[in-house]
Amino acid sequence: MTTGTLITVAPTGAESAKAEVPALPVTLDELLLTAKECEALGAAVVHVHIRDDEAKPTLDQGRLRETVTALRESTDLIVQLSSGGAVTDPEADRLAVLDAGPDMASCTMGTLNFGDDVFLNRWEFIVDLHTRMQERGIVPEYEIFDLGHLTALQRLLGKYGLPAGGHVHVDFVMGVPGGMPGTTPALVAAHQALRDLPEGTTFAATGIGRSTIPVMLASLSAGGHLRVGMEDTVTYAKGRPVESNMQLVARAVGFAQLAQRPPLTTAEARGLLGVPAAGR
Ligand code: KMH
Ligand code: ZN
Repeated sequence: MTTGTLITVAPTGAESAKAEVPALPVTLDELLLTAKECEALGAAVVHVHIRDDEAKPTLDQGRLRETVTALRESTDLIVQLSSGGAVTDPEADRLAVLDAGPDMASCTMGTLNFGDDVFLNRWEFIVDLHTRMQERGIVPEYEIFDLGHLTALQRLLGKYGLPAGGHVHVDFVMGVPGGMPGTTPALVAAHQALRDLPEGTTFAATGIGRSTIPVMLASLSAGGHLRVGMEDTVTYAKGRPVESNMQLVARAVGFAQLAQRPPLTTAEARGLLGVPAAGR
């Protein structure tokens, strides 16, 4: 059954430099303002990477906790911390992200070339992330950068059981140099491969860079959900830098409404994903 559209905003990421992308939210105040405004527009989930005082990516535990608390105090958004971090982050720090107590965390389902770098996700590390999230009641979003990652997810769930909340939700991250392309045929192939996952598995999709619009349209037409934000896209149209995350969320909301699949509220999103109600 097709539902409304879950909109996730990924406002910061770990790859863009503040000096090159001045509109990137990197301080806690910038993140909170962005989160509040994106929630008002229709986002229900915020996928969070944080930065240090030099605007460099960090997984500092104190900052992560402060960020989770502050987002909970000022929004009803589902707080999803990135366990992917930056390609240079050690596994121990990436696992420790869970100690900050988010509602959700990302869990990338395999290793891939990531531009000129390697985004390392060993099987045992994935198992650790999945089982620790089960123990702590943190709902995973499985990040799928390539088709084989869905086969790995099938294996993971078969061996270690369903995630916390009992619902499986994946995010197709398309168009990373080294992963699947951000095209309609690739999205259709990934969508078809979901038949091997538990019934009711939901998916969102995001296209990096210029693949953002084709992926958004393909996902909506296939019954999928949307992730947008400056983590993935810093150019709004040819020659036009993105002005803010709100601009990207507003465009996604417009497309979702045109598809007659309006944005899910945060409460509806919690119901869909199996995330407990907000404590505020
Ligand atoms: N920054 C990438 C290396 C995630 O957030 O879980 C990893 C990433 C995926 O963005
Ligand atoms: Zn991320």
